[in-house]
Amino acid sequence: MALILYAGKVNKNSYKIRITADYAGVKLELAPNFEMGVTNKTPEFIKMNPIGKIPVLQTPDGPIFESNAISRYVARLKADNSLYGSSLIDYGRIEQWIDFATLEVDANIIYWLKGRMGNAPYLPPGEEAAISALKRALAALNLHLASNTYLVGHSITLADIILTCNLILGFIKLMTKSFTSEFPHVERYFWTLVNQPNFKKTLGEVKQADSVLPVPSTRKPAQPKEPAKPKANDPKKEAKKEPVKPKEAGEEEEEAPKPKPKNPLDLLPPSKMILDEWKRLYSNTKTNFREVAIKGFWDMYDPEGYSLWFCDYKYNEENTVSFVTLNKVGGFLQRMDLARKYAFGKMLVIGSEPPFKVKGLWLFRGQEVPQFVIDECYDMELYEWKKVDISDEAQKERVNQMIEDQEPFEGEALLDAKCFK
Ligand SMILES: N[C@@H](CCC(=O)N[C@@H](CS)C(=O)NCC(=O)O)C(=O)O
Repeated sequence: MALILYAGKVNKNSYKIRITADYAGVKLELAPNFEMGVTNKTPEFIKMNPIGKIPVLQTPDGPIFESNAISRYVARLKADNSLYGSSLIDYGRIEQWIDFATLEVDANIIYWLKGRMGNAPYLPPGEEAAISALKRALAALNLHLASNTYLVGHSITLADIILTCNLILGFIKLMTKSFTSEFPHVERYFWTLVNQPNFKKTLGEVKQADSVLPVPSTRKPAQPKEPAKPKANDPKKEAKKEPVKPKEAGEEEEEAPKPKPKNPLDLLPPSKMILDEWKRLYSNTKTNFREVAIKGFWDMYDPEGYSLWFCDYKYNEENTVSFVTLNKVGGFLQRMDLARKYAFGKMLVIGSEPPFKVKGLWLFRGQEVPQFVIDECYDMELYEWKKVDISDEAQKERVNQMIEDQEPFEGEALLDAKCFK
């Protein structure tokens, strides 16, 4: 009897098993007509895996569930492969890295992803903790890979297969180049592995995320698909049916999140100010900043479609350690990701001695600080917000100074100036 794998084709947990089978020379068949959310809810399936999740492997001796366990089983079906190394210590280390890949890498990526997919509540402090734990794991991995091509020994083992598959969703949905460039040995390792023929056969082309998957409230709702009803007995229409687009590596087969209502800012009357044009001008102006970027800003600014806001951190006396203050501001800007389409911001960390002052300038679509930002970004309440009165030249000049990181700012040196664009 053949080994039958119950799993969608596009699923990181099933990738582990299929790649392992190819390395071990084990033949697997994917269960025909498997339908996520349907097949795995049937009583027959529940008999194989009581939690009703995929993947499950049907073997001549009965079913196995849990992707790591299935991968281990498949790796050991044939003795003549090096997936488990060549000594007891290799075996111990392979198991060590499998646990690391599962508990330190996968758990944090999945936490981060689920909030953003709408499969779990989006909780910014939880996300921040998961990202920080993930970075800690990647830093450790980076250190190990600085002097090792693979996790254990000099060839690919089961630990490499499981770790690489666990990294895939991170690379394609969350971890942009600017995130991963902090871990160059992890990058080298990941791209080497996913380009091995046995990986490529299952994964196809893997493409790194250009931006972090936005939080659910800012994502465009999925368009409900209306299946075209072909006229009965119309062979031409039948033949023309569009083929189903294959999913890309890692597009998980989880049940689809419910479509979210449109962001109210998208319903405002159109504005003559194109936010992206301003962001481009800001980024591309390298000299004569006042004459080019600042002048360009006021030429573009639409006081009906947009508003400007000063913000002032309420607890500056707590900013006694420079890197903690910088991380706090960095975390705020990361959490503002949800407002990228609707906002531009500058955050200044002011002072050469602690306590440092944090002050900012924000441009928001509409006349108010957007409610969805207040609701979803808990940092907002840590700041005092004051609308800029652009008829007041002194306030306008303060806007200019904040945009151009003028130093000294209000008589003090700048520790840092961060931009949200
Ligand atoms: N720890 C399990 C995780 C399995 C799992 O979460 N499977 C998901 C798809 S990736 C599933 O079947 N979800 C359906 C459900 O929760 O009902 C493994 O590694 O096999």
